[in-house]
Amino acid sequence: MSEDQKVPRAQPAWRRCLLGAVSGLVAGYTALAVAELVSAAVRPQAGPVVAVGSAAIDRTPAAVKDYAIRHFGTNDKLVLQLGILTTLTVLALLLGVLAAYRRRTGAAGVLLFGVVGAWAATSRPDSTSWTDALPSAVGVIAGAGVLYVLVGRLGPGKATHTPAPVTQSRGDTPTAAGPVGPAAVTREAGWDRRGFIIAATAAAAASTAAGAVGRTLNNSRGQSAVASRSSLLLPAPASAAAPVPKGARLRIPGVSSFVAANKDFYRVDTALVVPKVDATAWRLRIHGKGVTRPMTVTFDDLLRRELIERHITLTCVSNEVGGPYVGNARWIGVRLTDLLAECGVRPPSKGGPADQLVARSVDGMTIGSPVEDVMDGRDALLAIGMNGEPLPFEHGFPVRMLVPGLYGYVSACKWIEDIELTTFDAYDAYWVKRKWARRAPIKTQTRIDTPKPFARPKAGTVMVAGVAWAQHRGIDKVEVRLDDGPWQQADLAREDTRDTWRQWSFPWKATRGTHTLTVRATDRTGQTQTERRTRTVPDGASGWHSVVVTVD
Ligand SMILES: Nc1nc2c(c(=O)[nH]1)N[C@H]1C(S)=C(S)[C@@H](COP(=O)(O)O)O[C@H]1N2
Ligand SMILES: [Mo]
Repeated sequence: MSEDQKVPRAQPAWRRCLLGAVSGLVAGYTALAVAELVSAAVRPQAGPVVAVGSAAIDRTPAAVKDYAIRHFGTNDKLVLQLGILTTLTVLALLLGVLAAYRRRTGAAGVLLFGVVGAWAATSRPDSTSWTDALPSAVGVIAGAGVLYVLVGRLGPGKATHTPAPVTQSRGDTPTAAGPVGPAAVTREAGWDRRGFIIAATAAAAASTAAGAVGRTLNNSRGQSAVASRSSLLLPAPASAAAPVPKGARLRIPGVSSFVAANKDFYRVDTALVVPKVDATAWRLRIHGKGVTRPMTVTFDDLLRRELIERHITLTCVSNEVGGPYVGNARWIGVRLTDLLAECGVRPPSKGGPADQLVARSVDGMTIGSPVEDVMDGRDALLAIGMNGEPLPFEHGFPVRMLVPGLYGYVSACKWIEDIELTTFDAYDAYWVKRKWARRAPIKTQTRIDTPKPFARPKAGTVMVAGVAWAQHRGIDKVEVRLDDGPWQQADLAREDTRDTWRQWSFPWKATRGTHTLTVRATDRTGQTQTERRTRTVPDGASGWHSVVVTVD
């Protein structure tokens, strides 16, 4: 204690609360920073925020997940993590205030969060070791320690009439024996201001350093994966994609480009940390019911096989009518059917005992596809390339599955590492456990890309244009309706393949006023899209897309 603190400062409740809150914040910050550092030694996915976030994603009801995708889009993960951080901040403030009055209880409260984080981290499907508990555990121990030390600087919480130890200094009569010193008249004990500031600053500085080191180490993880991707030269495919026919791409401003660039391609997955898999260490195991010759293939094995290249339009089941979660790309990969046949797999129609193919990813995702569809001759792929490049990490590097005609959640496993043949009766995959349908062929859909909703075009000819898709069946007709008028045929761009979407346009003689444009498509089986609007859960949205515009 320093000499200048002989006279204790009175400490009103508001200040004690405030200092407690500050202590809580510093402690929470310490816990997260230390956890970040430890997660670099374990694995980034074991960090508390990521682990709790992932656990939350897994437990999110289908409707909420859909809401999040709809309103936050690809930012849904950012919003989730910000939400967790905000919650933690509030809780840290409250625990700090509690600790200012009940030091042990407050510090113990911090430890409780470690239990939640450790539990979340070790119960992730891709968690293979108890060490995943360490980031949370070590983090909260550091945080609890910091809180304990900081609130210790505040002096006793209920000190009315008890002299504070700070009054005991050389030259004074020891006052601890009774209320005789100057402290006797203070309502509360004094606090060790200098000690508090030093401890808080030290904790914050050390945490910032620890957090920064952890961040850097975590970001530099996956170097070998990055190297394996950048050194990869995709071989020329034995069967190249047929050139996109002239007339398949319309030159109309505002219409979706026929092929989406990789950076613009929609992304939907549950991964808070994008898996970085080293292609040279990658293995895919094929096993299960009716697999007479189980197989484990390496990435080099795939490169040596016959590669095929195809345009395939991928669609997410969470895409609402008119939504953005659909995209077309040129994929390179090996035919999954061939590999399966080499393993002795037969589709159910040829007497095979397995009707479901379950793909598993390195991050524990499971995706179940009908074996019959995968083996019926369509271009089901183990894809390694996207638009002439190795798959981007976000889109499944090194290998993902694709099955034309099926929604992504039942076909398009990214970061795949295991294929198990089983039955739909025996096993429900990730999304099916969450109320989505077991089988989900893509529904015929059309979207008006231009004009945009609430656009204000000038009277005269306005080009209405968009895309229509009915993968593996093909689009045969698109019709546009103005207000309650008759359906009129739109001009279809030429078809590339029945596995890709098709652009369309409709020159509209727009007259002044507010109008509703509605569109519907008919697939090659002759089915016209139903008007009945359904939600995306359980097997994809149905209904017609419409856009309201005001013509000036
Ligand atoms: N490992 C893994 N694969 C996954 C998913 C996922 O969450 N994890 N999401 C699926 C879903 S719902 C869709 S629509 C597609 C989206 O693929 P994209 O992100 O490349 O567009 O990936 C599928 N593959
Ligand atoms: Mo999806």
